[in-house]
Amino acid sequence: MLTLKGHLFSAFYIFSLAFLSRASPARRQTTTLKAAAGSRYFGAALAAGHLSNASDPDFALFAQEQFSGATPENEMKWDATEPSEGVFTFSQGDQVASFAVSNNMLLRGHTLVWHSQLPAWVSTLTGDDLLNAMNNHITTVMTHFQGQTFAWDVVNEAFNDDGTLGTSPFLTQLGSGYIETAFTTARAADPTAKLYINDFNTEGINAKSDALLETVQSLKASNLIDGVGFQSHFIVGEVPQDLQQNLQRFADAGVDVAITELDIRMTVPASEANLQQQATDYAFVINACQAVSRCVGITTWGIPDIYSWVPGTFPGQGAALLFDDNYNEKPAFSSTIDALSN
Ligand code: 9MR
Repeated sequence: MLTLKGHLFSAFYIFSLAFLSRASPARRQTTTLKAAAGSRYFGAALAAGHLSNASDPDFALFAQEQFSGATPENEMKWDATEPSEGVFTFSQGDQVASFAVSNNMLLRGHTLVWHSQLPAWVSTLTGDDLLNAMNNHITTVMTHFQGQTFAWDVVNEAFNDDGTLGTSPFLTQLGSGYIETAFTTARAADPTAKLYINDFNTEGINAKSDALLETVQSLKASNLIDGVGFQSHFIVGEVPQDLQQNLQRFADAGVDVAITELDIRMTVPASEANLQQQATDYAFVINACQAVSRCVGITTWGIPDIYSWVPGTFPGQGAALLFDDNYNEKPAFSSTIDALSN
């Protein structure tokens, strides 16, 4: 039987818990993603605007506490770094870079040559003018961040789902050789950086990943590539079951592989069943990476659901990350910790 003292203690305990959970998000796990990940990094996309947002100190706090890797969500893209020809602006990229470096996070540079988030002036250039602009962009940006970025997504999203090369000013003006040219320039610009090609819908074995693999093998033969990024923007319940097998065939080509932009979206508001399925799916992705010795790390494309790109692009979809809108750990957080700890 409980004594009065016992009752008072329980009441105080319950009151404190209620107070604490209002004051800061519930923390159920005693370990962190980065600690559980061990020798691999566990990263997140970081936006400069969130890191410096004084009304949401949790963003920087969770980034520091939970993650050992960082990718600037937008700040090192072409439109952010060279908005007009030859005029470079690094302040936002610097902000993410210095946060990452001062918190001992491995920083992935993202991204140099991509048809999206490309300022309009680039698309007006033809022939050698575009070639020179591309090479100058790669060299200037990589030189600026040298020593901070351990890796770079040199070329992003170059392929269509059928394995052909996607439309871009680079393909139109420079031909399919633009990829090799970009990697050659990147290798010379920062010989210390790991050079990656990064894409989506290449996580399973299909026409697109077959084409990517061929390109990777050809770049590797000239020692121009070090890694392949698999973005991994998945739909709950639809993670490719041959993910591990696919990662392994790229690793067998002699390059590192990484999960670079992981999120697993669902219809919102999220049902309990979908949150449980998401937990299973996250664990599946973690296990696939861990089963491949050359899988060097995993990055989620954000921290709390509230800032995710998903609802803006897929209306009615969301809840794709490990923390909910209020930084509470979701079932997928626990399953990720468990999978990382195995
Ligand atoms: O998360 C990024 C979002 O804030 C931008 O508006 C968007 C613009 O294209 O890019 C998002 O990040 C993308 C990444 O750079 C490349 N792979 C797909 C990501 C989600 O769209």
